[in-house]
Amino acid sequence: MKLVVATRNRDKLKEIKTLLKDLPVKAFSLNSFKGVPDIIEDGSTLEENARKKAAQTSRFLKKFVVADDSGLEVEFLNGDPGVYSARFSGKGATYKSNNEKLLRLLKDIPPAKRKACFKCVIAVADKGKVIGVSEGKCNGKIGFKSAGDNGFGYDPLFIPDSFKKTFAQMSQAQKNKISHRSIALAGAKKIISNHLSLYL
Ligand code: ITT
Repeated sequence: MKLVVATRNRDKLKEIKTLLKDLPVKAFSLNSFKGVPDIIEDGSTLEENARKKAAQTSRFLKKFVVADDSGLEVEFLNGDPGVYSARFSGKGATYKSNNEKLLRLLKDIPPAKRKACFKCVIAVADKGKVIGVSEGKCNGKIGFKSAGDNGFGYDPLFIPDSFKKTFAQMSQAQKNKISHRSIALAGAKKIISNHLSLYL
């Protein structure tokens, strides 16, 4: 069974493919298809955006699809960047410019006030309709400087609870054991497996 991962983010795709390895599906990214229109992520929640990406991609490609919408919520910033995580520092935002902005906004803020939570919502769609949604969270705090070269996005700044290192200082396998994405995908895998059984 073919499964399309509706993302243009190669880093997310890599993690999702690894986490889906034990399912009897072959995962393809949007890069394997021509002409898939860009989806405007104008939802006010991660779930709205994940549902929209999954449903529209499935409708357009007529395929079985998963979509991930994720973001970092920082307590001191009242939940920002949240749904705006990818474009936090404005037009042309990069991982680096987003991280620099976050460090700037948290300059001189003490450790106790640097709490943050990574969230991931995975929506699963077939025949243009969402058939299930799963969410994962990972609590932690924002460090005082960028540390580590692994992972992507805000990983060099995010120190998960019970650890003294950032996601970017962990191996992919270690991050995958505790991450928001792995928790969301564990739920999504149940939705996918149940759905696949309909085709057997
Ligand atoms: P698609 O919409 O094409 O999937 P995107 O990068 O725009 O790609 P999102 O809208 O979900 O995806 O934005 C999520 C952003 O949050 C992402 O660009 C990263 O900056 C950040 N992010 C999400 N998961 C992360 C993780 O596991 N580690 C670090 N940063 C993460």
